Amino acid sequence: MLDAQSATAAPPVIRREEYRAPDWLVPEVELDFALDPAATRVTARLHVTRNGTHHRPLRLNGDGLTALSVTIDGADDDEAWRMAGGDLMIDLTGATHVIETVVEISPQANTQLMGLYASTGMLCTQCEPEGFRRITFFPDRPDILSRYAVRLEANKVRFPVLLSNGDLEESGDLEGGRHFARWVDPFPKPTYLFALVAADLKANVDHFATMSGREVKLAIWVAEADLPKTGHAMAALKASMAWDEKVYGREYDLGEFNIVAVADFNFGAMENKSLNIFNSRYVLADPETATDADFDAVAGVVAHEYFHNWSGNRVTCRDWFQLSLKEGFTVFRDQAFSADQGSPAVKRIEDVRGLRAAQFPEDSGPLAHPIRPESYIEISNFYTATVYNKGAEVIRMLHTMLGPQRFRAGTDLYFTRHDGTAATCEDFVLAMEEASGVDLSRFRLWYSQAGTPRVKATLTHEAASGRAHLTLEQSVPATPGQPDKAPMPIPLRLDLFGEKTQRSFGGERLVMLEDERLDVTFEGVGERPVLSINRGFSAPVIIESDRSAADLAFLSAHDDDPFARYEAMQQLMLDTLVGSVANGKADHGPVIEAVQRTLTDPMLDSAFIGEAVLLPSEGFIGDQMLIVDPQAIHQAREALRRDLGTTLADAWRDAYDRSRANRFEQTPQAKGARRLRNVSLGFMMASKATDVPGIAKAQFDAADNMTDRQGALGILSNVYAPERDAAFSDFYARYRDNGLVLDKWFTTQALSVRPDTMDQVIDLADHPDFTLNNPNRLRSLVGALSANQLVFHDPSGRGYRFLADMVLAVDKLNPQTAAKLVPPLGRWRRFGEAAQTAMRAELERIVATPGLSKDVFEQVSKSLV
Ligand code: 0A1
Ligand code: ZN
Repeated sequence: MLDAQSATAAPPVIRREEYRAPDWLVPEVELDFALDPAATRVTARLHVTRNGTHHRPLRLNGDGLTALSVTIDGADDDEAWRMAGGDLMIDLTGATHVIETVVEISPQANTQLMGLYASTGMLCTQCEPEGFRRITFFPDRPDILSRYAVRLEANKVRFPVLLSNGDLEESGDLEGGRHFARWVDPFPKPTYLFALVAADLKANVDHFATMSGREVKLAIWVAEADLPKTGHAMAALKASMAWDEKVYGREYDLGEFNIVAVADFNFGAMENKSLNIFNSRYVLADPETATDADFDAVAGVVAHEYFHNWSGNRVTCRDWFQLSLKEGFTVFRDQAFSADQGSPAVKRIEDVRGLRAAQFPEDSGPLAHPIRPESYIEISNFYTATVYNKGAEVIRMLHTMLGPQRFRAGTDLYFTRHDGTAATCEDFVLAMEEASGVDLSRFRLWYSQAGTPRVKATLTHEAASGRAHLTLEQSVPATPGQPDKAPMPIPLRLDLFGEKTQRSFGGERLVMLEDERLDVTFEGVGERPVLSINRGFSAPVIIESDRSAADLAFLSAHDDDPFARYEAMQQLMLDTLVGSVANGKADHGPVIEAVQRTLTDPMLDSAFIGEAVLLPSEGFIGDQMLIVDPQAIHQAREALRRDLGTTLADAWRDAYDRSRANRFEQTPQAKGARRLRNVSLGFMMASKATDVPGIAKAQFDAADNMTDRQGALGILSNVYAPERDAAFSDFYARYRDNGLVLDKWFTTQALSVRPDTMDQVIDLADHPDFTLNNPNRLRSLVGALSANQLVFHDPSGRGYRFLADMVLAVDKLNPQTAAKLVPPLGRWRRFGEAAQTAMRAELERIVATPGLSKDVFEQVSKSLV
């Protein structure tokens, strides 16, 4: 429980139902920045208009700002304004006024990385969600759309590049070694899409001709030495632009599009209008320093931010409760783009794996919330896997139910109807409904109800009549604030396969489970059928079925939906591992057989095999259990890995040798081969054959790319061998000057399952290259530790203490990033008694700390309830 003191100090709760249209609008704004890292002067001229008939004052949000001057229609009137908390309140009499304020801010003192801040010598902004109020006084809410004219002025030698949104109207030199640039953005936008950059960077410049023939200048701005690493991001940008034209009919709308890479960034990237600012890890990629997964992440994030130009910028969000309107839809769009660029099956497997790793735990824990939350204390805490990834699954279900044509008619209507405005999730669903003629009344439950539905599927067969009966029963678990749930409409793609013929009966169908229960009868089923359900993961639900190991093995070999094949194998592995934890032993036979069949199936490509033969993660195994025993899970999983490694030793070595490349290529085939090679090496190591550390070290040494090198390092990280230590010191020596690669050095050590990992992590936190100020570096160690279920839940409780210490230390610098570290501690209810006590004690220690940010307060207090 919270003590009385922190309870009374609890920050206010913002509720969706309390939304009110703004009292004042700001159609035009002029900003003038005299830039300097220590003291930047910001002059803002707001043209405000009264919205409706009322006598309420104008409230300009401010966070940590002091007004140096306030003038109203050109006049100083100190009687007319007052401060309320950090906000500036102005009493106004007319329908329109011009308000000018001057403030001074210090970018270099801004450790929160929200607002205007300094990163490796450059100045840049991050305004979503509420950072603009740290730059100047303004009604900082997404439903106020303004035209911006921005003048930037700075020292020309230190900051030769001056960028903001829109078109460059004017630039030139000034006295005293300074220069200026004036940018005008013709598109009205909310504050959160404002951006500026002042930096000494160089650009990779390219061009794109849009479908209507407009020429767009594309520029990716990075430190000069990093220019050779921008080619992949540029190719992805051009491909995204073409894809959005082809698939959604959406064209880019300005003369230029800039991407700027920064080293210190709280999230992945930001879609500011025509001036995307990126965490450098999602821009820079070359084979020497980036893995194949990094390359894919760069392309995915570039696409994501570009797609926001329509889903987010042209049509934005009315309020932050609507965040999934832009994020769920844009994630769905970037997932489809990436699927089109590479292997759709592998992409779907990766996305579902990510959903299960991040969103399912969230949805079953104390921080569960619907994709459109009802309330928040700090909106930054709602940039979650639920809003993003479950939000994308909700859009995907609409796509599945409506089919591609009607879905596209819906998005066309949505974009046309709401262009230039701030919309709601309801607007989106209404557009889908109107364009398709499909009644989505009950589908809206996906926006309001949290929790992962469970669907129990029971199939029976009457040989005599040739009928099969399928019963589907759903339940939606209680989540905080939502004890009772209504049944959700669940689209399930399913199929039945004849056990002997291996053929489908009538092909795949889409079944809508609308109510608590549905009975479906299949005719003409002449032999015992095997059920393939939730194919392609058509709904974000948990399927419970009593399919036997033999049936799952059958599907893993014969299902014609690659995702379903993968899924059957995962289920088989999960059943085996869960059984093994419960009973202390298990029959590994069916898994070994199924893995062998997949591994040696000449019809399958390496990328798919590499995914399909992977065992479920320890975290995901734990998620299947009421009370998680990390040690027992680790042992069971290691035993199965070892058995697979030994029994199929020749097959792994064969796959390993087969996948050896002569020279580096970025083709899907080459990527698949590298994947399978690392997976095979992992199983070889699991067999404990004594030559494997040497093989891994040889791969490490000979690698001409980061996928091979980091793959070998990760596999070596788990063993005691001289090769391991040599590889880690070599890796450090080689990459100590490359921050992004050094992050991998930290992460790989923190992910090791060696018994000394906790000691190593504690030592690494004292390493001279470790810092709390850079979110990437912080997460590379602390985020990796909490993802390491075995080590984080070390019975000594040291993992919990370490994490809580980090939360408290980081909270003083960067509350947003600190709050994101909290959720692993919030899962205490799922662990044994000793762990529960230790985890709660750390949460209580955090919440009792004076001066906590509201970000961390919200996460911790909710985790304790
Ligand atoms: N809209 C961005 C996510 C984002 C949110 C907050 C940020 O700063 C704290 C930065 C980025 C996206 O979806 O990519
Ligand atoms: Zn986004």
